[in-house]
Amino acid sequence: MKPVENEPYEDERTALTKEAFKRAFLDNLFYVQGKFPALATQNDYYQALACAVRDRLLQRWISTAAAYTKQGSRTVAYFSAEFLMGPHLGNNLINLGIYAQVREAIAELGLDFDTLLRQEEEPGLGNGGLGRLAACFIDSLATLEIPSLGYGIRYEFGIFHQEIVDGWQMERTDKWLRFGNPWEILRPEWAVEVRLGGHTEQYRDEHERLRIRWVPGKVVVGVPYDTPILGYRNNTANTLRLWKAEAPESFDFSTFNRGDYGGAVRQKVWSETLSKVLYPNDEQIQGKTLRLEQQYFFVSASLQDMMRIMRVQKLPLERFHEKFAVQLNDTHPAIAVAELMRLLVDEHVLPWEQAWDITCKTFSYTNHTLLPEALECWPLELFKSVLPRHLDIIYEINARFLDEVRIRFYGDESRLVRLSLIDENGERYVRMAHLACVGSHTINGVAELHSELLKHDVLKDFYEMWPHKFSNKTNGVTPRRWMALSNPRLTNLLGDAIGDAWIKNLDELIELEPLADDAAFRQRWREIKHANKVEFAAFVKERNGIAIDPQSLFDVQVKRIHEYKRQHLNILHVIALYHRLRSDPNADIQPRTFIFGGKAAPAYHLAKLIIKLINSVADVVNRDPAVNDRLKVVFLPNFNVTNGQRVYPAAELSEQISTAGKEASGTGNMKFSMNGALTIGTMDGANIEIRQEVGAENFFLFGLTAEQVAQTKARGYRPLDHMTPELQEVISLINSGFFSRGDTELFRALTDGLLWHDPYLVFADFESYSECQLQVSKAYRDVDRWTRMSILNTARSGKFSSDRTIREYGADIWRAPSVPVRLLSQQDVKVGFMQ
Ligand code: NBG
Repeated sequence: MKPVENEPYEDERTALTKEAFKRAFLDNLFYVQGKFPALATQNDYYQALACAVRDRLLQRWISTAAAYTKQGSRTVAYFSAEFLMGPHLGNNLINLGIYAQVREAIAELGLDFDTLLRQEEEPGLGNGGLGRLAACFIDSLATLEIPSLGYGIRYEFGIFHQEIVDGWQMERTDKWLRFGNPWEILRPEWAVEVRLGGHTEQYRDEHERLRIRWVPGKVVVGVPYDTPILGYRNNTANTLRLWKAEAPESFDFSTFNRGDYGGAVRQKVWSETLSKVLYPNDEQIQGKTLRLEQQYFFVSASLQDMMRIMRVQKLPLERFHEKFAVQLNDTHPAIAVAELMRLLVDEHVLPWEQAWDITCKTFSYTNHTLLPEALECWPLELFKSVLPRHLDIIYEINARFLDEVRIRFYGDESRLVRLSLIDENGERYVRMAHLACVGSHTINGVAELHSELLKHDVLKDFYEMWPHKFSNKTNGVTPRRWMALSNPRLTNLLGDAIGDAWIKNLDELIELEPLADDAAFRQRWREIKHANKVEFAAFVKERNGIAIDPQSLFDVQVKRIHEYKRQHLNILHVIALYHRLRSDPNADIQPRTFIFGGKAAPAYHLAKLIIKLINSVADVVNRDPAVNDRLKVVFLPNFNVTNGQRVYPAAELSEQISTAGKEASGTGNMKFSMNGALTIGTMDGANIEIRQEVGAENFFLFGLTAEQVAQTKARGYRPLDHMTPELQEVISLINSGFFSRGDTELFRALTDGLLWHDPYLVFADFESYSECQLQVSKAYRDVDRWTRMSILNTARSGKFSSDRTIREYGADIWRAPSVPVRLLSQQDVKVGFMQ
């Protein structure tokens, strides 16, 4: 039997029926795990289940590869140092459309499906929003059937595991590969060499041409590990290709024979450090050699891999930019601009001008930050020691670029200094954002305000040079993981009410709008939120040992801990409420549970102190009978994708309280809103657009605007001018040692910092925030009003699907048409093979 176009063809091995699945599961338990029920662990069962799913992925992967090869399709290469994927199993089942029947099949085999799901160690190969955005993007690329490759690093240790000990953050190594990873396939045949260090020399080749040879100090091998990325209910499976670093020779026999065993393995050990661990800094650079080596390693391996693909498809390198559109996810992969030039000019002997034309037509750059400390700059000497040839290339790019600037802006010397790829003020640095801007044909920010601030502030000079390069692409998140998978109750209700087309076309949620006025629907909406809260409360009880009341308002702030995100503003307000209750036991306060979660960079002392303060306040407040269960504070350890999936569905209030002008976009804010939480937030990042979509009346706005923040600072901000009696009480309570067993010094760094500097204007916004929180409480007491607002938040969140974002990138930047895939059967493949 031949498959019909676009109709799933049921192979014996990969059929989607329940019975076929059970058979596959048992087969894999025996023949892959080598176990039978009496000996099998839960992990064996998980692996067997994962392999059964993987067979179905591979069928789609092969079909996809066949379609792309046949069509020679234009391909998006998404270069990112981080992919914060989260667990694959559940997501793949959702995208295959077999979640429910697999759950049943597993239950019929007498096993607990949720226990098996929990076995998966999440691949935490990212710090926060930037890495998670990359993960949402590749989900949407596959769903939209756009040929694409995600390129990154297969860190052996991802983001650290956070534990809270005595209120402090402790970091533990993330050993995610400990029990094996069934989702990846090793491709040793496509390994490539990457050079580092050494020096360059000139020579004449056999045609008497003057050329440059790079004599490296060391060489590592990049080995690709491929993970199939499924589209939602289509036949597309794109590839996430992550590079592991290995030694060219893992064991040096000549050294060994001299009796030096340690020396013989040293090269291997050194090589493998390159992909050993993810740098745990979010929004902050650390000028470490290893970090630059990591960046160059994955970028070089990826560009070489793309050139291999061109060879296989018999495409000339002159058409590199026609075959590939490369998106640079922040400046981490910006060295790609110089590396592509090196490959084209040095190795493939293209003329500089032609190579430059190809390069500029290949790359586009997304900026993700407005914080100066996050703009990557490399000390020149360090850069030279790692990438001597690239430094020369960058000088040449710079010289030609500055010539252009000289002509455009006649006599404007200071502009040259500002635009140069090399920062010459004091110690010299290579400015990676400048390299990315010069070598890309488009530059974008990740929310409207952010893109405007880039144009008029951070990248102003580049905007004046090339206004046409700039655009905005507001972030989005995938509704598959962040709604369908993590909020099954809501998904069912939506299914009953409006069908499930929204999963692929989130704008359809607008159909819910009229139901906000339907009392019966509101009742069901509340029941679902309540059930999610009960489930979450049980989780908190298990993890933290704290009993929280599902009737209370669940007020949540989960994200990396950073001063600009202002978790301290939130906890100061909690202390203020506590103080009100203690001062007046009859104070009429809406019962609330404040939930915090997030990791601090291990060397970011103030962020760690904020975690300690939250936990210290929690200890006191949660034990104090005087607040009579009206306040609870929870710090949820180890916030990651898995825990995010638990918390968003249960949240009622989403805290998005960054200093205006600092949060480029935010994406957690979108996950909350689409799951029916209301936002309390500043006019910052995508909050502005969320408010615009859901309506100002369904959003709690407070605080200074970005413009007011700038003016306040320009006038010479003095935090003490904003001191109120209540804020005074709050600070005194902390400094009195009340939350620190009498230690009056513990939190000084934090309180003194606020009193005398307060760089993120916590004091300036405190009153407005407290006032706004009163409005929140008032709204919450009007149950119908709150439910209506909640429904409208979900109904109007269509814009925040990453499918919309990817469509915009596709139309304005990549111009890569979709290529639908027909599912091949084993039979099809075998027939081709025999011919
Ligand atoms: C982060 C921003 C967020 C934004 C994500 C994704 C970095 C450097 N930037 O606001 O802080 O949502 O990127 O764009 O991690």
